[in-house]
Amino acid sequence: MKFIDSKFVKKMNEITNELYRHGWDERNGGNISLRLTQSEIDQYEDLNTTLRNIPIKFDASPLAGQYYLVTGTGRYFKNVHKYPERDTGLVRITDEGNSVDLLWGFNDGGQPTSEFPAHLMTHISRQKVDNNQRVVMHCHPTNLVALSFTHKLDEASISRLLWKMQAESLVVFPEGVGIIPYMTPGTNEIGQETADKMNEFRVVVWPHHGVFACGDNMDEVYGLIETVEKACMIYTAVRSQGNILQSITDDDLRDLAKSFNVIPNPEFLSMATVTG
Ligand code: 2HA
Ligand code: ZN
Repeated sequence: MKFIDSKFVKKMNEITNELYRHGWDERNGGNISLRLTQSEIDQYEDLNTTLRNIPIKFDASPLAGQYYLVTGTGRYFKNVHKYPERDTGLVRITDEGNSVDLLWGFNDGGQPTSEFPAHLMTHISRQKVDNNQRVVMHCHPTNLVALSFTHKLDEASISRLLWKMQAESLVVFPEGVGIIPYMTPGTNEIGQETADKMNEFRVVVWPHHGVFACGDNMDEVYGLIETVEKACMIYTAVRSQGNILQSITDDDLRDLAKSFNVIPNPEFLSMATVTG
C-alpha cells in the first residue's frame, strides 16, 4: 500500500480542511504533527528510502528514530487536502537530533512547519506524561484570540471562565488551560515555553495568536480545541447580549466533576465544599 492512500494522510486532509473551514487557519496559519509507530510505517511500501535530509535548528535527540507526519512551512490549510504530497511530509528524526530524514511528501522541496520546534518540544514533554499522545495541533481560533485581548491573562481566571461557559468544558479539559506570555512565533523560545506548560496542560494559549493542543489522536485534539473555542464563542455572545444574570457556580462545577469522574485542577477549583 502507498502512503498517500493511508488513513493518516486521509485524516490529515480531513482535519486541515475542517480547521480551514472554521476560519481558524487563514492563509498559511496553523500546523499539525502526528507521530507514527515503526509498525505503522512498515505497512507502506514507499517509505523505505530517505529522499533528502533537512536540518533543524534545535536538539530533537530525545525523539531520535521517531516518525512524524507534519504540515509544511508556508502551506495553506485550504489546499492540503488537494496536494497532500506537496503540503505535508513524513520525516524521521535522525540519531543526532539536529536534522530529519524526509521519507515521503514535500515533493516541491518543502520543509516542516516553522513551528516544528514547538511541536517537537511539546512531543518531548507529552511523551513523559502519557506516551499514547501523538498529535500536536496549532491553529488560530477567533474567539480564543479575542479573549486574550479582553481578559486578564491568568490561567486560573481564564480556565474558570471557560469551565463556566458550558457544562462540557470541565469534563473535556479538567486541568484547565495554560497560558504563555506573548512571544515571537516560530522561535525555539516560544517552543520551550509551550513545552514547559505542556507538562501540566494539554491546551496552551498563545495570546494574540492562537492555541497549541495535544492528545492521542486527531479527532480528540480537534475536539479539544473545538470545545475551548466554543466556550470562548459563548462568552463573546454573552458579552454582546448584555449583563450576566446567572451562571454555572463553583458547586455546580464540583457536582459535574463528581458525576463525570474528572479531577479539576486543584489550583483553579477546590473540591472541598466551603460551609458557613
Ligand atoms: O504556520 O501559524 O504560528 C504558521 C503559523 C505560525
Ligand atoms: Zn500560528
